[in-house]
Amino acid sequence: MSKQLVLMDHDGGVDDYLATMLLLTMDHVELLGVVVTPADCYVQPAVSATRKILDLMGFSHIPVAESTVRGINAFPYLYRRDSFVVDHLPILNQNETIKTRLVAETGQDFMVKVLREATAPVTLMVTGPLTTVATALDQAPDIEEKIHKIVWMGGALNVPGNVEKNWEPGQDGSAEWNVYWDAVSAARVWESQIEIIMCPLDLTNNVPVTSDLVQKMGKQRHYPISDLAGQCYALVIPQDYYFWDVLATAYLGHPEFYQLREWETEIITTGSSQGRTKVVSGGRKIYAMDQVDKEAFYAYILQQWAR
Ligand SMILES: [Ca+2]
Repeated sequence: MSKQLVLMDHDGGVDDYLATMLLLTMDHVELLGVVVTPADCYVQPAVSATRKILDLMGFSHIPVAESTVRGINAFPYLYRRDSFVVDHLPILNQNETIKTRLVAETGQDFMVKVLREATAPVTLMVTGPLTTVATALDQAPDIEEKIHKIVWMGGALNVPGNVEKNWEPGQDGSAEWNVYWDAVSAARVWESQIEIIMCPLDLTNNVPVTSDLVQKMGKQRHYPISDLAGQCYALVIPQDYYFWDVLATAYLGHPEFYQLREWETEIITTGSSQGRTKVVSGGRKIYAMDQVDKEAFYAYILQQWAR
């Protein structure tokens, strides 16, 4: 059986490294590369941490690319600085040099190249804003037919967003951060014909990172990947943290854990609701992950990281 071709595009948050680690455990996936979009991170440590994770997991042949796109509304500094912390974790710094290659071209150019050269349509696994994808589509509209689908962590359909009013004055609280960073690019992707399967806050709100689960990662103590995952979650356990990017990515491993639901939506790009994914009759059809077998998901990630 031929493997499922996947290109990952993440944006350097704690959750993004964990999603990358999960993707690397999937035997049926052939990962063609990892693009880092400079959104929920500082991009240099984010690229560095990504390459070190690929080294640690034995995938140093997979190239990493740094996207140079820019967003509209910056992520909070307090979220972004986690990229420095992860890049300094001892388990990622056991070697003098990094083997995994950082390609010379930008992330958006790399995305175009990988899609054009792919022998079959590619699934884009996106756990950050859609800016790199939108830029690649604008640069090379022909790549649209090489994209099998986009699986994306983003949006809030029938629940409040996570762009809080007291952090972002003038906003009405309806936007999810990955859209809010650059709603114009999300709207660009919405204009395409590509199948979109999104993992919105509607679902992730139900799947918290629990203290119990993080401690279970520690108890898998002979496994460096479980240890690294537990360390990453220990960093964020004081805040309300959910399986955002990891829940979206696990869909590629076990789609049967999920129920999808079709919605008609539009992206609001201006005003106090900018970054909202609004349910609108007659809007762009997307699939949203609607339900998940939570216990099966928790068991799956523990099992996958036990290596
Ligand atoms: Ca992310």
